[in-house]
Amino acid sequence: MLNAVVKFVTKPLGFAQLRYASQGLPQLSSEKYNMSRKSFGSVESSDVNFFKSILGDDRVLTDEGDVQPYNVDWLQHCRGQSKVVLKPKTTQEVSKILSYCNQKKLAVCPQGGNTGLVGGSVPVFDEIVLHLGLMNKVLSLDEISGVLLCESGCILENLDSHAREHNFIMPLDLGAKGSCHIGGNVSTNAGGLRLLRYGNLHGSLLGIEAVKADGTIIDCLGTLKKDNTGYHLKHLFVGSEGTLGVVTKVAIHCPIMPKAVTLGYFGVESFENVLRLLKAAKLSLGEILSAFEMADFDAITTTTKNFKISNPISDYPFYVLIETHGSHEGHDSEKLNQFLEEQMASGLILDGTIASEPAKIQSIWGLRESIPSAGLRDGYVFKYDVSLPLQHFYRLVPQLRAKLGDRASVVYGYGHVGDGNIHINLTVPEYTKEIHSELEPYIFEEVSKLKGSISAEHGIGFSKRNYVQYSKDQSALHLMRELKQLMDPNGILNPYKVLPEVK
Ligand code: FAD
Ligand code: 2HG
Ligand code: ZN
Repeated sequence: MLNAVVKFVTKPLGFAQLRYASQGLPQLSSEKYNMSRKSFGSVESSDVNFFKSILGDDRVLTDEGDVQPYNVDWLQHCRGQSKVVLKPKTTQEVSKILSYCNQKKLAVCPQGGNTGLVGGSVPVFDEIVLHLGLMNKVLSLDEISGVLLCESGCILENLDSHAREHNFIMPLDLGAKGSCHIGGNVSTNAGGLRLLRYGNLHGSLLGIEAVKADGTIIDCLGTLKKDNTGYHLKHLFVGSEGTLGVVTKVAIHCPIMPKAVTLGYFGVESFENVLRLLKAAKLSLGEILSAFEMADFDAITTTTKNFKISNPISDYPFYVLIETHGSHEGHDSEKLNQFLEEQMASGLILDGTIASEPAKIQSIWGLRESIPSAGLRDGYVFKYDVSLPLQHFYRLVPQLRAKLGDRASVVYGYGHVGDGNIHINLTVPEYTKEIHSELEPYIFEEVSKLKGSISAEHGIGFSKRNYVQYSKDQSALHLMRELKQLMDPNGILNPYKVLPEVK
């Protein structure tokens, strides 16, 4: 039976409310994780004066209240102790700041929209926050090739709106789109909801301008689809999370805006059937398939309960969201409807709803995109973002439920099953070191045994840096250290992040 939609959300819920919740500030990262400060310089008033001479008084924040939000991450797991936030408007300003900081051995934490989920975007000690939000100009959009050239502080959603005015879309989309920056996306190699269709940023990013730790501006801002002239240096900055340079401009290839978008939201009996449905969707929908997401019962129920919204269909063990992007509404919705009919007959789909009106589509996506914030209403959420071979995709969820028992308020799994990337969220009433040490390195060991990756799309940042060896061979880690040494010999760029601590 096809159910009618009861009540929908149109935007991910809980995004702004959660950011600076009134429950008080999180514990300092240095105390929570027992960290030692590296021997960097400390910011003095002469340094502040220098920064003001470049940026003016307004773009150098030193007031404690003004600086505080830049010290706390979105999840409220990490809190730094920075005393200065700098807000450059041009690449030249970034270059002057870094050149000065490098000479004085002042550590710097580049920050975009501060939506990162691995503590990479906030300082650990008193690193200077280099906030890129004022570098937010769109420089050009080629009407024929779809190449967008812009500064790194542009908000993803704004870029997407701009692209849409010219019949293009951004090649990536994520729940944090209203806050995250394209520079942050590139620096984390963000994946998101449509990677299945449009690929990852290594493919869409055509060019980059970045500033090295010593202030050198690296101009790799090409706009060509094909360019095999030597090393592909731009890729060094994709996913390096602000440890190798500060991204200041990007050239991105934007796909054509689909003329027809259709979305199906289905109830499914078992995870095995989710996988069967994935295979069937690939076969039946072929070139128009643009997203294939799953969420388990607890993920959806926690979201509907905590945000007081209704699930458009009844209760099922698993939910699947299938989207198509195509060029002919009649053809695409016919294909999806036929798929639904066939799969209801086969028993893989137990119930479902299909939408092609923008409001209804946004509402269903709103429910999906609100899942990451939902658990935060119930306590402290441990988040794991792992890639696993599809046959093992859901395996850790029941395993972790059994391990934590009633010490966890809820454990759920959801994510980008089409890309083999599951998000496991475990909510506990409050953070304890005991539970933390039961989860880590246990989860990473399990992922490694199953030949997965301990970070599929969120990065390594601060929280996962001591576990990167579960997914990287020593030879690769050694090369990472050599690259870091080459590009940032004083280690001023985002210290305590990505590379494991040297004991
Ligand atoms: P920040 O959080 O500010 O920074 C992230 C890292 O990049 C830090 O290490 C920082 O130092 C570095 N950095 C930022 N800007 C620059 C720059 N210009 N130059 C150099 N380094 C820089 N991620 C996904 O991959 N897929 C998802 O589907 C997804 N969904 C999300 C949903 C929600 C609700 C939330 C809160 C987060 C989600 N994320 C997702 C995580 C996050 O949004 C992404 O990692 C995003 O790319 C971070 O962008 P940002 O601008 O907020 O970067
Ligand atoms: C998503 O896919 C994000 O919604 C966030 O990557 C995942 O918060 C999470 O666990
Ligand atoms: Zn995700």
